[in-house]
Parts: sequence; C-alpha cells; structure tokens
Amino acid sequence: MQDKISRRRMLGIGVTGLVGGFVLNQSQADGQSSGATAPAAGERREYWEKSYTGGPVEVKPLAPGVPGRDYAPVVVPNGAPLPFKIVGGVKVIHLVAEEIDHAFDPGLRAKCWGFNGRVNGTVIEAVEGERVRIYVTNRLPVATSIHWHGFYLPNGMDGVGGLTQPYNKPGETAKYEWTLRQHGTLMYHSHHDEMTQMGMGMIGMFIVHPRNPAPEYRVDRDFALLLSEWTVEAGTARPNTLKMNDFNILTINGKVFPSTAPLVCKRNDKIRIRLGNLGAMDHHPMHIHGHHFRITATDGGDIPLSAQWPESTVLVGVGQTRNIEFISDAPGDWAFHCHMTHHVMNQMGHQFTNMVGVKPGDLDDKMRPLLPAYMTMGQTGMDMGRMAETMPMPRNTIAMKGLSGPFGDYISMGGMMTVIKVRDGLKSYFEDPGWYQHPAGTVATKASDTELARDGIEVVTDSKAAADR
Ligand SMILES: [Cu+2]
Repeated sequence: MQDKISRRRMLGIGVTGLVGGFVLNQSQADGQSSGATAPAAGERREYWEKSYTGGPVEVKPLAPGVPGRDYAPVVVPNGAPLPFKIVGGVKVIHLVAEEIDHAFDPGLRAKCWGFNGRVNGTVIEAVEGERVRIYVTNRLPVATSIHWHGFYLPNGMDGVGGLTQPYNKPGETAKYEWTLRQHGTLMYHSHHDEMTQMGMGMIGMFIVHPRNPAPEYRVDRDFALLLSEWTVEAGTARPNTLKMNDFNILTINGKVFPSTAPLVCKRNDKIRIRLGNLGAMDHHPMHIHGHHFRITATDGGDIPLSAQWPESTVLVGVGQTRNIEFISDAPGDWAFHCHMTHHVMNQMGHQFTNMVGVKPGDLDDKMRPLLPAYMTMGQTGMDMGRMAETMPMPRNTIAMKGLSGPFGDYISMGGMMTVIKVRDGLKSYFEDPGWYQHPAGTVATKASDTELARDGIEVVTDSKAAADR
C-alpha cells in the first residue's frame, strides 16, 4: 500500500485522490496489470503506465485550491499571477490577448502582443485536481488560438488553431475547460501563426501546484521566469518576427537587464526557480553564480531524488521547462544569466563591423568631413555602455549592455540576465535591498606593491604596455 501511495505521488495524485472516482478507475487499472507476483516485464509496464500517463480522462474534480493554504503563490519578477474566481467549484480565469505598448527597458519600447496588459509576465496558477475554465478574449486584429503546453487534456481543448478547434476570431471569446490531472511547471502560448504571434509575445507560464505536496516541495521562494527573444531594429516600433537568428533583445519575463527585477532571498532560504523557454530559435544555458542547484523537474514532471543531479548551468531548450532548486547560503549579489555571450547583450552589439585590434590612425579625421559625428569604435572591445550614456543614440534604442555598478564601473551585461540578491537580516522580500555590502577584505581589488613583493609576483610592464597599445 505504501508503495502504491508513493507511485500516486509521482503521478501527482495525492492522498486525497484516494477518495472519489479516480481511485476506482485506478484500482481497475491495477487489476489489469498486477497479480500478486507480477513478472518483471509486467512491473516495468506498470511503472510506465502509472508514471507517464495522465490516467483516466474522466476524473472527479477536487475543490479549488486556496492560495496561502493549499499552496504558496509563485513570485513573478516583473509580472504577476492572474486573478481568478471560483464559480460552482470551478476555477474561472479570463485571459485577454491584446496589443501592449511594452517597455523592455525604459528606453526601449515596442508594440507587442501579450495577455492582460503584460508581455511574457502573466502567469496562470492552479492546483492539481482543480477544474479550470479559461476564457480567452481576442482583442487582437487577427484570429488566434491558445495551446496549453505540456497538459493532459481532452484533445479539443488543446488549442491548435484549425486542428483541434476553430479559430478564436477578433472580438470573440473562446472557452477552454478541463480538469488538471498533473502538477508542474507548464506553459501556454498562441498556436496559430506561431512565428508571428509567439514572436510578438503571446506566451506565458502556467504553474500547477501538487494537491498534497511532499514535504520537500515546500520552498521559501518560488520564482517563475519565462525566457524569450526578439528583434527590434533601432528606430522601429514593432518586433520583426521574420528574423530567424541574430535576435537583439533577450528577455526574462519580457525585460532586459538592468530592468529585470532581482530575485531577493534571505540567507539559507530554499529557492526554486522555474524556467521556461518559448523563444523562437535559441536554447538558453542558464548559469548561477556562487551556488549549485539540482534540476528537480521538467515539463514532464518531477525528477525522483535519486535521478536529480547537481549543476551550475541548466540548458532550457525551446519549448522546455526546468525547475532548479538550491539553498541561498551565500550572501551577495549573484549573477544569474544565459551563458551564451550574445544573449547578455542588448541591441546593436551584433551590427558592428569587427574592429578588434584595428589601429585607426587618422581615420577619424578623414571621416569627419563626410560624417561629422564619426568615431571609430570597438578596437579594444565593445564595452560601450557608458559611452552610450553620453552619445546620441538612434530613437528607441538602449545601451548595448550594462549598468553602472556599486564600484562606479560598468556591469557589461544586458539581455537575459538578472541578479539573485541573498541577504542576512532581510526585512522584506518586496524591496530591492540595494547593492551588497561586502565584508572588509572580501572584494577583489588592485593588488598592492607590498602584496606583489610578498608573494614574489613579478609584473612585466613591457608586455602590459604592449597589451594596452
Ligand atoms: Cu541564451
């Protein structure tokens, strides 16, 4: 019996699932495959049937979960979970697809498409066993259809425009309804003219909490981060969804660093970060600093403890979700970012001529009669964020990257990057605690002559001079 309960836990059906119609069916299924001493092959089959199917379609819905009692709501940096109503024991959610004047950063706006006033940051949250009824009002100028990504549901609720349902036309409201037979980090997105509509921003996360979670499910901070990518050319007002590569805006919940809200944690909190990727073309290896994490779940469900492995970088492929969990035991400002270096850039970085190592000589003087503002750039790299603060920029562009940091120097990252702020004695999760105050002697600073002499480090100034030239 204990064994059966634990397998149901894996399936996501908790102990309350032991009452009601579901268990009746489950018991019948048991009868088909397990004798008192089932052969090894049969056991394997049973394992797969119980672990990797949604079970019977007709399940009796359980009571809607209550935030704070049945689950701790997720934290959505730069976004929010959608409100809901309970009508006749059903969780009713109203999703509104619409055009939104979206700011990726204060200096960079575009007319995107999204949901309920937000782009990429509108999260649906529910509890396993609930019946959900989701109305999707289409305020876009074109037909759409919303797919529930990773869900067990009736085929006609799957939301593939033209295949499983008629289009949801402009001005119309479509109704989706099914009973949640799983928990996990899942997603939703347009499934009609996907290249255009998902590229314009019609994507979101859909978090389903377990009905009777195992004790280890409980965390102190449960963050939801949705990754995406865009092309907004300088001076234009809409994303160019025809671009197939060289995306120039890489976002977390629709924002680029430094506009990505930090993930604020107390020291020794247990942290879960749910990552989803519904960008067009790129997989993102998300890397944490100062900590390791375990990959605890995918869009296919929970990973058993024995199969979890430690990492500091998790690859989140297009269409995938990954849960990572760790203890925030190291106070500080820790970068958390995509490790593809082109994905921690903002606009412009990709469109420069490569000038690294070029000696411009009097090129600037020769060019200025033709282009008065001409300046050769990039000979020693592209660290131009600060320059962008003083130089004239094309309309609707932001600095290629960066932000002035706590030491007055530039943080040379933008795009798909945020900061995990771990603090002792934190008063509130809802305030940015500012830059980390390092204990004395714990910052890498310029080495003194005394220190160099003590440790026998000889600095060869000739090669340094050559490197600087
Ligand atoms: Cu990336």
